[in-house]
Amino acid sequence: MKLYKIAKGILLEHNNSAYIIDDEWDSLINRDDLAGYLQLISADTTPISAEVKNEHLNGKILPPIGSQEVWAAGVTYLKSRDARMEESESSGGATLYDKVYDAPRPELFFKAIAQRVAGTGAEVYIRKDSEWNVPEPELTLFINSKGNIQGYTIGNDMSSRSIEGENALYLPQAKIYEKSAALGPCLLVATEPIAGESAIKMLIKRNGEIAYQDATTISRMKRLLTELTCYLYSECDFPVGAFLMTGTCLVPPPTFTLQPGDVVEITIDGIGTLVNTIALNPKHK
Ligand code: DO4
Ligand code: MG
Repeated sequence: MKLYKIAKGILLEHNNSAYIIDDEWDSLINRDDLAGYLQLISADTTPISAEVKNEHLNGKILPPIGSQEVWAAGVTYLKSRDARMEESESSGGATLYDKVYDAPRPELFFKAIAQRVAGTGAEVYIRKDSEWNVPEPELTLFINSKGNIQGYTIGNDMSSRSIEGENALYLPQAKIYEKSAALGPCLLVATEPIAGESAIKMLIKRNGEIAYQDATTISRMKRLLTELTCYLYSECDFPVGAFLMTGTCLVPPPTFTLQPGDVVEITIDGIGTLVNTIALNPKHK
């Protein structure tokens, strides 16, 4: 079951039919047993036609977030650990990443308030004071206020490698700025946990040509999704739930940096594709 936040409300896709749901996003997705509730709703609601569904989805799809905070986990895949050890070698920070990869406590950091999050089809920004920038494709959890994983979406944790590499204490500046996060295209609501063999792919296009592409599977993650959730919820309350990006599994080579106009496509099996164009924030150029 897929929930889309659209300009005219909420669209549910279930068993090849689509329904418009008259509800408020935050209270809907935070419900207990969201999957069971959506099944009941679909049995009780008249589906919309394929044309109407396409009209809604070809218009603007909003990020699947209301007023939740977005958090992120780091160094959950070997690829991320190795890339960060390399970029922070001259600052002497490499050992931090090595240690956190093996420690019982994961790295968790605050990533975004909802206003800084882009949806599919929208722009994400790179910082003008950063010369080395990458997208980070991440399976993203939606966890309700009771701490239950209710759904999955695709996240892009836009990052400045030059700022983080200069000094690990600059992490918030490398990670948090306008439109430094993207979520979408929908929230996949499932009764079963997402399969470990689900593929995650990233494609970056520059002037219509492929500048980078790679793929892996979620099973390469060092930690359990429930483990990340438990640490996040251990001392924080989230009255309408929270989104948690679970760490990057793909890192472009050190010679690669994003440029305005690049198009980043991140695909996760069963969820869809999140597409964003890279830009500089016009307010801060
Ligand atoms: O340690 C810094 C951030 C790590 C991160 O964002 C990731 O591994 O995805
Ligand atoms: Mg990340």
